[in-house]
Amino acid sequence: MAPNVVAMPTGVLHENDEEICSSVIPKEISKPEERKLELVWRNIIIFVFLHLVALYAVVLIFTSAKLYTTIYAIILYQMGGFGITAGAHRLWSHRSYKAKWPLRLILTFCNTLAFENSVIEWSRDHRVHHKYSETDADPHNAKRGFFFSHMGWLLCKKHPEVKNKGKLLDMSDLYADPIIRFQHKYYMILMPLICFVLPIPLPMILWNETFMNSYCLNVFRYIITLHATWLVNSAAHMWGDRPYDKYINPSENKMVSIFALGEGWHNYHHTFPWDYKTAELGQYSTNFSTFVIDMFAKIGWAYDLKTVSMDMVKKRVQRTGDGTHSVWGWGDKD
Ligand code: ST9
Ligand code: ZN
Ligand code: ZN
Repeated sequence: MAPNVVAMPTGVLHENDEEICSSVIPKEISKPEERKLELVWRNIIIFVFLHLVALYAVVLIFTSAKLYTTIYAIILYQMGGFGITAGAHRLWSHRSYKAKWPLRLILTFCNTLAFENSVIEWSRDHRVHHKYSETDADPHNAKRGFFFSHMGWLLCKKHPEVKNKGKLLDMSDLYADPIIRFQHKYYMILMPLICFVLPIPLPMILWNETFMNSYCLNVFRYIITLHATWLVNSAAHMWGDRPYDKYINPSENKMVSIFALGEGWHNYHHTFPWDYKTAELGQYSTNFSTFVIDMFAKIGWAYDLKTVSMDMVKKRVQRTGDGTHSVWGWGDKD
């Protein structure tokens, strides 16, 4: 177990769990035929354009781009991804650990590099996703199909229930953090600066890359981070085992975990949302984010890491699991 890890005793959740991560029994709030689909053409055009640029970047990677530029793009994808997983998700949405200000600053920088909206906006959508999973109040309700939960939800107006229920959430803990309050306030300046203006010239200055290569590969890494994130909402809400809770859609999906830096163990995460690992086991090979958080815990910048006791996991597996848990499946009910 990493330093500073607090194992939550059986039955006791994080003090703010009721508000931050609890889920309600899923139910449809409105009938599918009553839903109005209002397309947002601005987003459709922008995303089509960005995807075409990202496709062209694939050609450039195999033809004219320097190897350093490709490595740089992979590093930026991981940095941005880390700002989402360890920042917006595990720290700010779920409060699954605490972070000193230098780490919060690094996470905010990485988060802005990922351009997935401000931490405050992201966390509000994510908290409402957990609390009202697979209902109309869930921004990316997986019951509306793969495409909608993957990226379709960003191409149309939100269901009114998302906003109604989202407004009821307590977001005061986020507004109390001056760093992310600053990010939220100046997002429309910080985001273009950190996500595009800063990363594009660096390869041109440092290893004489062309503007075209640098620009297209930067868009490419952005699109990869987006799809890795979106797969958690789509694939990991559809495909995989449900060893912890067979009554919910979120599933254990190894491929998604690899791309999403450890966030594909989604059946576990929806069952125990306050665990900083977002997975039962701390295996670093499929959970890069846990590795980095543990490294920061070693120097004291991450602390009060919350996790779940083995006893609590075992009881839950045997009560609601689908029997696929390799250790505590139905075969082992002692
Ligand atoms: C992106 C986000 O991609 C991805 C998030 C994914 C989450 C994944 C979670 C999985 C677990 C973690 C895994 C991490 C893995 C990472 C791996 C990395 C390698 N509650 O928004 P508007 C209010 S972003 C309460 O315009 P519309 C709002 O405040 C990509 N209120 O809604 C406003 O109020 P007011 C880049 C809410 O008009 C009003 O409603 N960004 C809530 O329906 C209108 O807000 C984009 O593409 C809420 N939840 O438009 C931009 N939500 O008027 C995308 C809203 O008072 N966004 N409100 O100010 C948009 O363009 C629009 O939001 C829209 C909806 C078109 C989608
Ligand atoms: Zn979550
Ligand atoms: Zn989910």
